[in-house]
Amino acid sequence: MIKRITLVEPKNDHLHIFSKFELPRLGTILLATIMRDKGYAAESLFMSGKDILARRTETDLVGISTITATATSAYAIADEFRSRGIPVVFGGPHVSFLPEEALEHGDFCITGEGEIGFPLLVEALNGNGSFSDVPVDTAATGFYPYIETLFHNGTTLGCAAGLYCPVFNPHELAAQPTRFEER
Ligand code: B12
Repeated sequence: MIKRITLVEPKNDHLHIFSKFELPRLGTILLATIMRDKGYAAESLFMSGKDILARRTETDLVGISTITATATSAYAIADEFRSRGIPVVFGGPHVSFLPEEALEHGDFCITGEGEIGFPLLVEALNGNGSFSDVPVDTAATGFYPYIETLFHNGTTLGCAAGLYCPVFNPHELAAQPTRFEER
């Protein structure tokens, strides 16, 4: 039974422009808050891989958020938690593009946005609901179906092939009023 959830964003251990500041992305903080509101004991850690592992965290599930720069560290953290028998879920930009890579180190990977998928996954792991209810991608969370509707209505926002890309957009002026109306 999952009650305690630890969400982790590994800090980049190398020296770089943000090394001096505590500046996590907002994903783990957001997901921990959502899970707390649902009654779970959820925490969000923004620490180096070494510190996370030294902390001997008591938890039932680890959710790891990673960008490419921190992927190596994220996978090392995942391997260690799994060796302790704790299941690992991945999310964030890097694994959204490379879920197969993440699944070599974790039990689950949610690509795209996690606000809907992560709570549903935890519920499914606790025996409430089914895994097939968990959206594997942002496509199921509302935003992309909305963009698809715009595309099928002929609003491509340029870029051809239906890509939603406001940059280099030849139809920007035509598209803007449609966007405002549909919202
Ligand atoms: C803001 C931001 C920053 C800020 C973060 C501080 C802050 N609080 O504002 C600062 C300026 C520090 C920053 C720095 C860097 N950033 Co930056 N940043 C962003 C940006 C614009 C938004 C991040 C964010 O908070 N989004 C809002 C939150 C809610 O979204 P999120 O964290 O992604 O989480 C959601 C999902 O990803 C998912 N999710 C996330 N984690 C998890 C975990 C689990 C378990 C699950 C299930 C789901 C899940 O669910 C969340 C809710 O939907 C993104 C671009 C983007 N639009 O995402 C780039 C982005 C993340 N950054 C990027 C990069 C490259 C960097 C730097 C390496 C740049 C540099 N060269 O130094 C540094 C790294 C700093 C570090 N920590 O090591 C890249 C990463 C690319 C990659 N290949 O991974 C991005 C994607 C931009 C880009 N397109 O290139 N960044």
